[in-house]
Amino acid sequence: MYFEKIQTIPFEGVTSQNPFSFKFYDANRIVGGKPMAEQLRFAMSYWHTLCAEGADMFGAGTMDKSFGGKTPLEIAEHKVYAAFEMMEKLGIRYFCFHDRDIAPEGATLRETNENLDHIVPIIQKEMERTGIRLLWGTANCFNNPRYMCGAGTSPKADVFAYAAAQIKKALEITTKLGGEGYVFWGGREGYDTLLNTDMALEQDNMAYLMKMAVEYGRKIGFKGDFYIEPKPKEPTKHQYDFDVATVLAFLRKYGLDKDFKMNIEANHATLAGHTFQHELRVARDNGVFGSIDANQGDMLLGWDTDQFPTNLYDTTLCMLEVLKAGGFTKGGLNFDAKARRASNTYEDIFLSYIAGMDAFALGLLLAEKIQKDGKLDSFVENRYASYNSGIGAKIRNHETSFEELEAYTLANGEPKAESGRQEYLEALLNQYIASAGQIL
Ligand code: XLS
Ligand code: NI
Ligand code: NI
Repeated sequence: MYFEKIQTIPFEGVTSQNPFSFKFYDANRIVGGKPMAEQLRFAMSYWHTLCAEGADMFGAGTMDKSFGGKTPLEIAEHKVYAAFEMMEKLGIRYFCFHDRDIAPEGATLRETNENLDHIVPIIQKEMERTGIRLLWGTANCFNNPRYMCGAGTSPKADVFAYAAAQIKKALEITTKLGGEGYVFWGGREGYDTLLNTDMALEQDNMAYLMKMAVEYGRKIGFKGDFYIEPKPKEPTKHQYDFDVATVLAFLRKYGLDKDFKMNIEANHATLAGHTFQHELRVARDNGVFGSIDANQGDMLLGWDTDQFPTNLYDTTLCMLEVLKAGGFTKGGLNFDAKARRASNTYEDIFLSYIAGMDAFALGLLLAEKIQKDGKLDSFVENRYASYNSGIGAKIRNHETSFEELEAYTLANGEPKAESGRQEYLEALLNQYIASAGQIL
């Protein structure tokens, strides 16, 4: 046991004074026809939870995450048991990892793969013991200095080859562990200056790497979804997978749009100058909504702070998009989030997950209420009602022409400007949030 002081976190409801309890997340409560646990499909991020020790550009870590291990491999073993104890206590049924989170990198690729082969069966046993599953795996192709100029978009062919070898292994272990997804996040896939960059070749190469990944994955029996996780900047100045729309254009150019869906991260959306809801909507409208990295940024800070999500407006509007997309299939809500550097105890990690899970549980309840109530939907429907008949229906069905539209306008004169009622709708959203008590 690594967290003796902490018991399994119970659901106690909104009046509970116990910080180590859920106020809103009631795993078995039916919402939108499914238990909350199935609607939300929470996942633990291995990297933030088991690995990140709070180091930043200005100072060392503030937490020790060796869990009593001495050698790197021993520490990796302890992390597995600590991870599963934590997930069990929090009632989290999925996790996500990078290859390098679960096992240390050795002196050679062969040695690194041996380290993975040592750890993966331990994870597999814990998965069997607990029933906890792998939401998605990925390869960390951004940390090692060899990837300083990119992995799939490196100017060096040897680096591209190394990345391919690493992704091959990551796909094998993800498949072995029954992963429901595999993520590409282009950590270093971008550039800092065009003065030294052949952007066209870099993108061609990246697409080829992804194509090979899909082909190899399917060949070895990987049945999960492939995702790309957009992010506009950091660590490079300009990342190729800027936002959902940019990634879509890339996928379509290379004929990969049937093979990939999006893994949308809230903090990356805001870095791109979008709302979280915008990115989810673009994905939904284009049939590529897949999974979510649940976190939030700080609007006053221009980087990826990966904070635990507590903003109710965001979680509500997010879950509204998820419900409208028909819910998750293979994706879920992965907390790509870490406790702040100064929240440096294990208790803080539990409290952070409780805060995030509760914020999404309440967001889900509110989203269901908003959807059932139908006021927002009918407002939008009415706003576009002129497309349901007459000339509007002809436009909607692509059955008109410039000649006809000119004749129509000459006959009908100036269109009537109608209010968008933004402030009324924002107040309505407040009203829903304020009436949350009625659904708890
Ligand atoms: C970093 C990304 C990363 C991905 C997985 O900004 O969010 O954590 O989710 O590589
Ligand atoms: Ni992420
Ligand atoms: Ni991020």
